[in-house]
Amino acid sequence: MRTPLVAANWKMNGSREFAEQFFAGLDLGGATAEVAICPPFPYLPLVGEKLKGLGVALGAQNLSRETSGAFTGEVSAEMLQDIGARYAIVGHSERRSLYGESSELVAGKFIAAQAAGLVPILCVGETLEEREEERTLAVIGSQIEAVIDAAGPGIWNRAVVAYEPVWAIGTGKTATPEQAQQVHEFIRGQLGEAGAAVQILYGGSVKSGNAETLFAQPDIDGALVGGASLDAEEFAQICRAAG
Ligand code: G2H
Repeated sequence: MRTPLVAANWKMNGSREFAEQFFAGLDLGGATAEVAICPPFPYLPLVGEKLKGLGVALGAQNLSRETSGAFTGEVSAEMLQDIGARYAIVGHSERRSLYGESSELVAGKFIAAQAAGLVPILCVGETLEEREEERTLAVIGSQIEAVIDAAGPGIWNRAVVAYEPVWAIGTGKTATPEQAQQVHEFIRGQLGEAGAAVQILYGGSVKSGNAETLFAQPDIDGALVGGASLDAEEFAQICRAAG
């Protein structure tokens, strides 16, 4: 019922040369999942050109909640839409923890993305401390609630959610498929009536070696892939594992 989605989050990696080599080596043959690539801002147009004809969508890693004006260094949702982006990641844990983004700001970015016709990929997840204190579901529930409070309940038919346990990001540790499934099921329940149709991705050290067992879980609809998305072959294998 839900088409799987695999989104690459290149984070602050890459160059024009890297992009050239990546697409020269990318063969998505055999993959039926939806695929998206989120490069750093400067490479969006270049990557957008490369994606033409591949059936792969373009996404941004961040955006401003403002529409335009005196906001030095910011990039608006409309600008992203204007250059052909379909997705925008909002609330990635690196934005929340390293740049102090609050759930309120994340909600503002979510609203701005949807208002411009982009599909926000809302990231939620708990820290190791929160998991050990058995607060995982409470933390994730409040991250989702902040968006519903600001944007209203009828927002999930144009959104993707990514569960990324902070302790599994870039650490090589992955949540077990069962741990991830438990949280994905909980998230789906939080999304109300539209929840059954929402793609809920898993993120955190996903690679070709663990993708299949994660994707076998009923509520895991694909992945947000960081480190492993920088290797075209590895990324393609993850896409094939998704469907
Ligand atoms: C989580 C993920 C991509 P990685 O941040 O969003 O990165 O796959 O490197 O853990």
